[in-house]
Amino acid sequence: MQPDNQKQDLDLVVLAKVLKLSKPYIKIFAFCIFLAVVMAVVANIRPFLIGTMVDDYIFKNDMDGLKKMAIIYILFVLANVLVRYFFIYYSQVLGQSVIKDLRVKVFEHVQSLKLRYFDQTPVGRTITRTISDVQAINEIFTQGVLTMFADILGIFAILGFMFYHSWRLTLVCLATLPLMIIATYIFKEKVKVSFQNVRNQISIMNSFLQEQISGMQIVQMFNAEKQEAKKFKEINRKYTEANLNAIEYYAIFYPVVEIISAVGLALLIWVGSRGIWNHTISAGAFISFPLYLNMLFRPVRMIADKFNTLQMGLVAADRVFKLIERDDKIRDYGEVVKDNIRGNVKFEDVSFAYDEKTFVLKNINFELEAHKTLAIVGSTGSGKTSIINILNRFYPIQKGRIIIDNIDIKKLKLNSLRTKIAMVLQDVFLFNGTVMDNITLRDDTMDRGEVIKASKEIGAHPFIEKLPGGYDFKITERGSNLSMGQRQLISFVRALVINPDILILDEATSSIDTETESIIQYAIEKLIEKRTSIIIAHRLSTIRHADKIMVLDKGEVVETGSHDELIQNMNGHYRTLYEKQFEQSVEV
Ligand code: DCP
Ligand code: MG
Repeated sequence: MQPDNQKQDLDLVVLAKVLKLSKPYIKIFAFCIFLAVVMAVVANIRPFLIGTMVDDYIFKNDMDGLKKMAIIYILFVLANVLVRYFFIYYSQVLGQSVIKDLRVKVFEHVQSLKLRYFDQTPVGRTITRTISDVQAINEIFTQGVLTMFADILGIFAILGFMFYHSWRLTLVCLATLPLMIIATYIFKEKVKVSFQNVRNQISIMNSFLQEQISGMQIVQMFNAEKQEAKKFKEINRKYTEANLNAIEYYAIFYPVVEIISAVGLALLIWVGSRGIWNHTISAGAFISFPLYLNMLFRPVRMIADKFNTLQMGLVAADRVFKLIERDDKIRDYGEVVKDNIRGNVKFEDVSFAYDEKTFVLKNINFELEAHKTLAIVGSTGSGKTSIINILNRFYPIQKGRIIIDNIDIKKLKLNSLRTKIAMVLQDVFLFNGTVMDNITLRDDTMDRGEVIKASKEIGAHPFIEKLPGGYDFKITERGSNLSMGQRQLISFVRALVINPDILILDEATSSIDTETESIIQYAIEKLIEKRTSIIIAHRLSTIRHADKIMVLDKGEVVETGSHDELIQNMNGHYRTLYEKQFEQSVEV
């Protein structure tokens, strides 16, 4: 019992939060409530009018009066159409406005989350939150709260008319109501569980599809289509099963309701006809009560469905709120804003673990003077990329300090820190858009001339110009219509154009042809000129230019020095690495 109560409390809290979202649209909300009240009367008065027509006009042979009543009846029908139109339209306007705002909120929040969230969360799940879960919140307004309110008001209105008309027949109608309520309750509970299942399955399917489509090349490359299709079929089967499960309850519920209605109607006719014989019930009432009964049962029957929609909406809302209230934002307590930095970088006893447990960097110490170049080398997985990930505060460190120009980077405002540092990542990521868009990242303040100047400076201009459309060449998602070398050059221009004080370059490991290699080499030299640079180097040519070389092994610094110093150490890590590479490059 206890958990159930708690669940309901929670739902109310979520409901309150959802309703709060509609605050900017309070007028529309109020208008919808007003319409609901009007609708309760206008929609349910008809049986009463019919009864009156029969008793007071038809039986009394008042033809003129009957005509008047008929006009009133038609007016109510028209009014009902009109009110209903506005109600449906404006409750949608309300819901859509709320979720339009909410989507922006979710998107902006997702942007501010720590990278750790993205490491741990399937992309499909975040997409489900932003799209279908938010969509479900719309239904809280359109199908849930407002219509339920209208329905409940409607039920009261009908009961009012019924009692006013004939209390005897009303009691007869109410006799079957408990049965109806019990059936509805059971149905609601069953469907709730099965709908939750449906949504879980949707989320699983989204995540799976997202990943498959992104990794299609690998799947095709390794002929893994069959296995993956098998997995998909399994997920698909579960999804279908979940849907059918939910439908099954509907298939049972509706016939049961039909039976209850039939019983209700039978009772009504039985009691009613006796009432007519002994003159306790008027003919008008006898005619209008079956209509009342129908009108009374319809919202009761629908309320289960709406309650579920509301529930589903609340479950979705809860998930969306959990995401936007997730305390996983990048902490930006920093206050210091530096306009100019010299670019002195120091790591003091820095230790770091992505998951707070497995340390991938252990007690790292080094100092890089301004305008110098540090090359980091080491075998794969030794922690090179991790070093730059923490320098830009993509991830928080557990121990030690990272200092730029005598300021702990924690004290710098995140914005201020990141505008000073440009990074070229190991896997270049290009967005769907033109070359220009990808360089400026749609920052309107950068002008074309600047971009072209930067790309000339590092020697990327000739290649970009040769693309069809030049700087307006359309790059497809992830840059799939460009070669690795080309993508890299574009990312170099992207880094250079912001004129950073510190440049970080995670060299791609993929091998490129000698010509591109020399273009890239030239570009790198230009990039690191006159600024502090950290380069994760894989190519000998790059390493040789460095003022200082740091060798990492399993997250620890094992050697530091210049190329000439390190190469002296016959059994040193660097010499071994160097010799291995040298052999390879001689062979090729
Ligand atoms: N790691 C992790 N979570 C991430 C990134 C990395 O747990 N989001 C782990 C995987 C490795 C370790 O951290 O065990 C070090 O990874 P790096 O990316 O720092 O390794 P390198 O850059 O040195 O390797 P490579 O030369 O392959 O790029
Ligand atoms: Mg790396």
